[in-house]
Amino acid sequence: MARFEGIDFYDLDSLFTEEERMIRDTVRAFVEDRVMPIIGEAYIERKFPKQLIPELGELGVYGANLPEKYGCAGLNNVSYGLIMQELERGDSGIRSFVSVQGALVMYPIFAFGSEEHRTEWLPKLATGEAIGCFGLTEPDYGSDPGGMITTAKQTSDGWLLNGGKMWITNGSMADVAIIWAQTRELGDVKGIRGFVVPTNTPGFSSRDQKGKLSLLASDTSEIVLQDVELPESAVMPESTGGLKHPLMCLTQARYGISWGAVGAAMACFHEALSYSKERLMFGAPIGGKQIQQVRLADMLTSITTGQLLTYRLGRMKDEGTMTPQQVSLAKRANADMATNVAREARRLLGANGILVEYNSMRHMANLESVYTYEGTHDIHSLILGQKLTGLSAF
Ligand code: TGC
Ligand code: FAD
Repeated sequence: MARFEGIDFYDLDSLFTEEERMIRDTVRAFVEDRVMPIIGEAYIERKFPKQLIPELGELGVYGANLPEKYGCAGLNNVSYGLIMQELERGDSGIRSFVSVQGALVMYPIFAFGSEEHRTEWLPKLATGEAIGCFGLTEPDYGSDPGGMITTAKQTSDGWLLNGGKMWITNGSMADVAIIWAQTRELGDVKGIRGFVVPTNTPGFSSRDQKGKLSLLASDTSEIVLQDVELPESAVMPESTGGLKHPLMCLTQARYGISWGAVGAAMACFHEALSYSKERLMFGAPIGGKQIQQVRLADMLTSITTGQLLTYRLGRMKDEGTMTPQQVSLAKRANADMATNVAREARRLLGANGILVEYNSMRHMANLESVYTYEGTHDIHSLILGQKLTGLSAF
């Protein structure tokens, strides 16, 4: 298969700045040279390729839209989105690792943490010297995190955390966890606060989620919090907005996912298009058959629509006008779009499409997680329904 050169049917390149294109091309080359050769094996071995962690740090992708003052790249949100797109062209697990680190760990520390939290953690997280995870979901509170039962109680000299979190990306690799816990008993009206928890704190433990059939090259873990004693300084002082503050983190991550899903779809289309030109059946390339041309035309249309969505969303985020509901629309549409494109690409590849030597089925399986996490497709439908009608159907 030819080296990936991008899919750009509507000449979006002419709308990106030179710097944005340069950042995208750098990450694109990194994925081609460093991720593609190893990702199939990592997937089969069910291991996150840890050797990439410092290299991604050198590339400056962790928290890339956060300020240089804390060791981050200080890029705009379109550049950040393009980074997510290119990383997920490699694998959703690589994008997940980077987006959890940046949007769900570095962002809350930056937005709600103390200056000590920022200076202690952000530079290390930016290089990949430290790894972070984000614990919101619980076994019985997935789509409805507001019901969480993990509690934080105030003690004479700090906090005591008890409970558990489920489905936590990077959970077993992390040095630091952002844990959201209930504080209603303290008379805290909003009732949920965020804690910066070093994972070597006694009482903190994690275990790998076994039996996954999706996102295999990613660490997904359960976290147990049993009498975890923390100093007073562990609470993020600005995390006083209740559920609103973890949801603000989700908006950052969903934004990145909407770009990432386009990358996964582009990878599948690229593979399907080249295969269609090379695979001969009935004495001719299958790409010359009308059915496969319809399939390819549908894929290209979906990808182009997804690209236009993220481009506009990114510009609105940079202008400061983007709303969480606009992010919901893009996450919902693009995760769905990519899931469908990956499935069609896999089908075009015939039997070869189920092999790990090809990429489409790996993306197809991964995208089922992308469709589910950060708010399922259904939850984003209800968010949009609420925005349209003013009526909550949750
Ligand atoms: P609700 O009453 O609607 O909202 C509470 C407060 O939050 C505000 N708000 C938001 N603010 C910023 N961004 C958003 N996206 C927001 N959504 C809501 C809202 O205005 C309100 O503010 P205020 O001032 O009135 O307090 O809350 P609710 O309990 O009814 O829940 C709403 C719902 C269902 C939409 C929310 O719970 C939800 O989004 N559920 C889905 C859960 C989810 O997405 N979990 C993701 C976990 S992390 C993850 O999956 C990581 S995977 C990452 C990877 O590997 O890439
Ligand atoms: P449920 O909420 O039980 O939903 C089950 C079904 O019911 C879904 O189809 C859903 O759409 C539907 N449903 C739910 N509510 C309604 C309703 N009101 N009306 C109609 N239908 C409804 N979480 C973290 O905190 N941190 C992480 O790092 C993280 N990483 C993840 C990584 C992976 C690979 C996966 C798969 C998940 C991860 N999650 C993480 C959790 C993820 O956010 C949740 O799985 C997701 O929010 C859905 O919750 P649930 O799985 O409990 O499904």
